[in-house]
Amino acid sequence: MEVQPRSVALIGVPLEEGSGRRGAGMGPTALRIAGVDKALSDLGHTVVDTGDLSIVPARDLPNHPKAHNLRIVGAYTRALEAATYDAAKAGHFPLILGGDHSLSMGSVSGMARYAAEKDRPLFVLWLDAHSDFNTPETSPSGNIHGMPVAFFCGLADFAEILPKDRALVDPKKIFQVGIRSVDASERVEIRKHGVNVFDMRSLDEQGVAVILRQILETIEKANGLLHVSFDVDFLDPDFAPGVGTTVPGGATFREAHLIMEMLSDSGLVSSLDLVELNPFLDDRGKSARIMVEMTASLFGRRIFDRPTRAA
Ligand code: HAR
Ligand code: MN
Ligand code: MN
Ligand code: MN
Repeated sequence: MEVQPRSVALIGVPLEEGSGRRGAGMGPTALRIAGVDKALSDLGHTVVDTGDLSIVPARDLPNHPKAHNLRIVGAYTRALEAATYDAAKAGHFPLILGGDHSLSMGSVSGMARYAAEKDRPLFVLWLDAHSDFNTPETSPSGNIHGMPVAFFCGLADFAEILPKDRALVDPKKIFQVGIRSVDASERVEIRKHGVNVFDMRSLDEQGVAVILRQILETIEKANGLLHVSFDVDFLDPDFAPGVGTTVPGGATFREAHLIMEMLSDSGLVSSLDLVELNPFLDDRGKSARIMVEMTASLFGRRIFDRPTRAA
């Protein structure tokens, strides 16, 4: 199958204040050094690097006791919501170089606005060890990178980071894959709101291909847009150690790679986050290079072509 050439907008988000430790702010630089730009242009895509967002803390937001650094995370959320929406609206594929996972509050909200305008449903594929479905009330840590999913579903109340009448994501249109670390009250909320979770056990029992096919069929039938949010800790820390919150028993290189290839074949992906890369904890750039390799596969790099599913 021919690779469909796309115009890709790289948006750097050097945000680390949503996590409990420093280093993820160097993520965008490491992904650039690992060659994300060249990997995509070698495949025939046009790449526009819009640089790193820079913000000043939002002083209209409170210093929230249960949501650390809300003024910084909130300012990035606003800036990235606009940058993602603008890039999609201008016909680009927004590729967000993170930065910790709190940035998805902005990227997904921006895509939700874009999808609503197009009158198409937005689906989210969340590749992560964690569900990130906490709210300030349920979070055991107060770290906002554990809360973005609840935020873009409209369930986490953080004062007015974004307008209350903004486009939200339907929890039932979220597919979480690779999950293996969920807090007790987070689990209750996930079930209550109908988030689709494929935990590590279901990956082991069914295999990624069966799960992905099922997800992609649902999205295709609904004529949906798909945002993919790829947290480094989805991968097993044995081969991707450059992340602050490692959880053993992650996806293998081959499982993750197959997911990327199936996503590419589907042609359904409209935006992507690469998050939680912490170069300070990495092993000589290894995890950054793996994330770039995964991205290249999602954008069409192949060993050999496969017949299309329709054929
Ligand atoms: N669930 C824990 C918390 O809320 C840990 C969340 C860690 N999140 C990430 N992103 N690393 O997936 O604090
Ligand atoms: Mn920078
Ligand atoms: Mn995450
Ligand atoms: Mn995670």
